[in-house]
Amino acid sequence: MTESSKPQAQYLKDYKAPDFLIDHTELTFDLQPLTTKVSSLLTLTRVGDNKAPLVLDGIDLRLLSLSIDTVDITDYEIIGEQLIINNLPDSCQLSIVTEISPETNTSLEGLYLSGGAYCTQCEAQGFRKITYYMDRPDVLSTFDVTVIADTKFSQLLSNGNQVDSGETQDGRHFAKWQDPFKKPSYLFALVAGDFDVLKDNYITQSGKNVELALFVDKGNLSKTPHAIASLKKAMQWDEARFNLEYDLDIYMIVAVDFFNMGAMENKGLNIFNSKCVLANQETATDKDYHTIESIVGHEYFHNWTGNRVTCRDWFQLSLKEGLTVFRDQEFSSDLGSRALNRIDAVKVMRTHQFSEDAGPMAHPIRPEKVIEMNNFYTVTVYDKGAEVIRMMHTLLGEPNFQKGMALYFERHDGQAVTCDDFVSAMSDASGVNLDQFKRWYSQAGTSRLNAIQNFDLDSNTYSLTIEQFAPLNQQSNAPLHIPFAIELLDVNGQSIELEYQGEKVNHVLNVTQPSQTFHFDNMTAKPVAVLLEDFSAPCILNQETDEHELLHIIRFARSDFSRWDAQQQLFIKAMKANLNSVESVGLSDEIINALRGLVNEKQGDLALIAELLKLPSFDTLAAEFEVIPVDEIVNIAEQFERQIADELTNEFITCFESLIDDGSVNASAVAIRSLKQLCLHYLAKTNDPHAADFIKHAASSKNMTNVLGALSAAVKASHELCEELLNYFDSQWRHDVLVMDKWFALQAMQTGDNAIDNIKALYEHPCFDFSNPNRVRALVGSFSHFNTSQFHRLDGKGYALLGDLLIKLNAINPQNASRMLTPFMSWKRYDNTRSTAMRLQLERLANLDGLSADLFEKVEKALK
Ligand code: B3K
Ligand code: ZN
Repeated sequence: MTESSKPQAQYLKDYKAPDFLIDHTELTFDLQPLTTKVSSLLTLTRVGDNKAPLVLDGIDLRLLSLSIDTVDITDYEIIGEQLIINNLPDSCQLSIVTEISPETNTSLEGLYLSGGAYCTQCEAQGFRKITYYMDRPDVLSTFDVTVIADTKFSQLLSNGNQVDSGETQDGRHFAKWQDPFKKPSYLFALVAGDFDVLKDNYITQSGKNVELALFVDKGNLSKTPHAIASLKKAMQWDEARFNLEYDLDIYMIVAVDFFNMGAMENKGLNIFNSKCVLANQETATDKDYHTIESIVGHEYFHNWTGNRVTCRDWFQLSLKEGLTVFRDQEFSSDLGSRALNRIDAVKVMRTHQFSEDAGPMAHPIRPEKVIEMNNFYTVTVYDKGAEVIRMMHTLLGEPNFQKGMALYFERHDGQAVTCDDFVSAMSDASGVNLDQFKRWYSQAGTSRLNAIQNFDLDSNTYSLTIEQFAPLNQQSNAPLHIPFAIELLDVNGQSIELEYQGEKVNHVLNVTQPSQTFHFDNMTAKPVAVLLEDFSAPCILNQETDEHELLHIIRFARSDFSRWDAQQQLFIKAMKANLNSVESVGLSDEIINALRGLVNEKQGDLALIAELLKLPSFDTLAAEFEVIPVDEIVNIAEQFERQIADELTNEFITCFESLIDDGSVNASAVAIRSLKQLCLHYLAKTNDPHAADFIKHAASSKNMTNVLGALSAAVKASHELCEELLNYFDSQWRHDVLVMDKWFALQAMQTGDNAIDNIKALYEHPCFDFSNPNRVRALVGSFSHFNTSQFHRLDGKGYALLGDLLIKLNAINPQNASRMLTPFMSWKRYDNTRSTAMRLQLERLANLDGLSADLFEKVEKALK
């Protein structure tokens, strides 16, 4: 690639307000698979420099005409992906007619035809694949949209309210939609298809009736009740917790099979990946139910945090995504188990986000330089972004946080704003100074914290020193404002009231300096400290807590999250100790006995117990090392699992048999299934004959959680039943591709020597399709993320499999290719043999003709 043909970067510092406003947009789509005509009429007003040309974005468009009041415009040029029109009057109605080809658009961005339906995806910059436009989030316009299509596409949908429909003279039909709310182009949506519809309604807190409609492929109505129930819960929750009510008369969700991500919050017309909508007990697991509820909630919550108040530019993406993830996490926590939701969120942070932060794609939650915006829908922007909002919530408290939200909407409803605007609203409403806190928006990387504890028996004082170290891979490294939550436990496990010199001390310490010491007096003995309680800041904490103290925390901490965290620390310590010693000693009797106690007693939340009994994932352990000792981690984890399985076989059998699941999806049945599944996971690794019976029984259940639990246990233990069960599953479910994705994912986990050939053979399976992101992720994504021993084979065949796939996907769907590349991004963290083999694949990509901007940006960074 020559220097000038390389994709160019955009910088936050170069932001310039637009020179024109688009007050109104009228679009007419004449839908045809290869020649869709898009007629656009833009009402423009100049706001900037009166000599500035109008610059419109457009990709892969055939320009048919360009005119004002039927007079053709001649003073224009098309340079690369921009249409530049000179000498426009200060206000005018510009008419643009273009032609596009939805059927050949496999990028799943813009307007595309797949699975028998037309649909759009415009965020971040897909609208420019539909028509020439100021495709930037700070240009807000009202939209009138007319959709014309063959009558076999029986439903013609767009944003807002339907205002007209009918037949055309040539035997086709049309529908006209008006969206009264101004919106940027990324929230535009159009769908045309022949769907089954589930209709419902919701009465808002102010008494307004909202029509709800869920569109799914024919025959799928039995899989819709959960999504619609989730939507109603989300609407109700947003009113109760945030005082936010829905604003249009209708809320539509369409489920499609070909979609690059989970879902999209287009105003009034959400488009969802069908896997994030469709569920019934036979086809979906409890985890799927939970994911659906959370994503339906997430997209709904965007109506205020994202749509009513949107982003000034794409560097501000976390303004809407961090905040909306925080809101969906709170939704799930208020409706279900707060501890389990926190555990899930922290797992994402400690594995994916910390690893992104430590690698070549590290960026602040508000990035400063972007080549391909789609590459920045990251765990950093989303999940670390949500942690930053959560820290503000911790510092302000719920009442002040809600005052801040109210002020944010009062100031910015209908506007496109910045992260600074959000923080100002929070700070102004609460009186809490957030100046230093704002560094979280501009500093990348993960800070490390050292906790040094000291107990002085003479003065009965306990002191805690927190040192913060900025990440080494980053340039900006000023100290952060860290809310550091603690709990101090006495010898009986009671929580100690925190005080110093007669004053009560808040359990959230404000750490703002490189090193800071906090004192607590009236301590009669050294307390056991629960530090960074609830993961109150997204940092890596080093602490000298011994096994005895960790066991104390597991028993007594008030935060269930912190109990789980201590259990993880115990496992990690034991694994590291075993890795460092010549002779393997396994898990101590104390740890095994504590685990036995958990299985036997089954006290409290059973789903939490299941989590407490799980070993940390490979990624969690890998994060502990500078150079990842792949084989050692895999071996020690396997050895520990077998030790737990062998020593607690009887307990697992009794536990499994004693738990009766009533087949419902309520929280207690879900918890029972998760603990039973955990028992099965361990039992499959023993030689006990009960294991085969339990597995066979669960595999024939009518409940997908049980079925998948059984198959997953069998596959992970390479159990002799594996092949038979997988074949049976295939024969049962071939008609349902979403269920077959679970099967592809299981196949991807097989660890035999023929694992790679097996995957290649599955490319030929009738359900597999390279152009469907769900299929590709289920098979190859599961392989590269979770089949550690095969993906990281020393002969490099695992890496070559992914490299080959990426070359293929680069041409089909660059966005998906770029996502699938992620495992290669941390190549430098592996031993010589592995890192050399991974680099080879990156170099293959770097030399590829026609490398997409998506892959270019990540490959270039990785190889730097
Ligand atoms: N806003 C969309 C994501 C768009 C991704 C574009 N590559 C879904 C969401 O976060 O709700
Ligand atoms: Zn979102």
